[in-house]
Amino acid sequence: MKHPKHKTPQKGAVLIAVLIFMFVLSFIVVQFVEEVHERLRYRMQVSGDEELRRIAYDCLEHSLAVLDEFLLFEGTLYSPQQGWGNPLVYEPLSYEVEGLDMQVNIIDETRKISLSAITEEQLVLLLEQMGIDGFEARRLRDTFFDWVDQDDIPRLQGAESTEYQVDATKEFLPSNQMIEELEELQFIIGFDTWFDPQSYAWQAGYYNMFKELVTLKHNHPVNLNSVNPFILEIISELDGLNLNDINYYKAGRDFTPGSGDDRFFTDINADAITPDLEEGQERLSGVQAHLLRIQIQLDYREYSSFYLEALVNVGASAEAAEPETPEQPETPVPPVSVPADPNEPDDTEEESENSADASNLSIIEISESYQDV
Ligand SMILES: [Ca+2]
Ligand SMILES: [Ca+2]
Repeated sequence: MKHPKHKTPQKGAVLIAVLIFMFVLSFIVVQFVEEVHERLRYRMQVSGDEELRRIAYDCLEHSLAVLDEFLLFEGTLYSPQQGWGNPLVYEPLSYEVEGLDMQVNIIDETRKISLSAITEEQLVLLLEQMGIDGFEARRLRDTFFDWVDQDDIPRLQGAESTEYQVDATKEFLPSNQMIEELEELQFIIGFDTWFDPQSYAWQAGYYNMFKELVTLKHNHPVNLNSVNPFILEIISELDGLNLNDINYYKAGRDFTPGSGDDRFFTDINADAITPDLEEGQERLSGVQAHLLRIQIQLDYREYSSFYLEALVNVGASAEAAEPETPEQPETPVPPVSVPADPNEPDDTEEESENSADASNLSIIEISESYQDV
């Protein structure tokens, strides 16, 4: 009859363990129910994913309306500083959804240099500004322009079909038209080493740098109002502009960039941006936004995200004059989608620059992605 003495504490310990277990279990159950409730509430509230997508397209339409308003009242899109860079801040949507975070940004794609409109001279200067030596830069110029020109006659350091055929590592011949994607550069002799992911040069970031500097999406001058400091420096060098004058002007009267009195250029002939060019050399810089990227990010709490992006042409920028082919006039002209021949002086750009008749917006690309967490 000694055992009962020890029985009570054992019972108590088991009871405490059970209570702790019950407490933990109930805590987990409460958390689970709350989570399910939240998710259900979301499905009920915004009818799920399709609703998120619908709101994203609402934001797109809203953004286009804001841009239209600026075009209507100001005639020209010069800089996001006009107020159109963040359309929801300028004019919020007419409704709100609890727990839904909406971010809309409009980025000027003409902040990048048009590779399809660049001249041979400008390409050499650009590559040199990237840190590639002059000899290599001229070789890259020759192989690039041989790849895109319509003839089969190699330049001094260039390469046409024969040079590619004798090289067993080459899978493709020159397309003899402007490249369609920047990735195509890796097939071009010279670029295949500088822009090859396996090479030292690639590791030094040349390809990534090039991708940041140039675009194939437009055929316009670079907008001095939206370029980043790195591209501004390069453009100043290429166009013979005075970087200090530009920065002083942009910083406003207090000479401090980023403050409320910052300015942007509205006149291509403004003193601060008068180019110093060799005879016959074209300027690369402008003051207008011709192509915009609208980025829309919607996040519903931590449950669901939707991303929508659209490339929008501003004004008559889709006009892209049908290029003439000075080197081999008998060959057919390239498809309409091919931008103007880089060698071809294009004074229509200069004329359209500063014109106030840009009044239409057209979506040329759209993509969306949905993420359910
Ligand atoms: Ca050629
Ligand atoms: Ca060619």
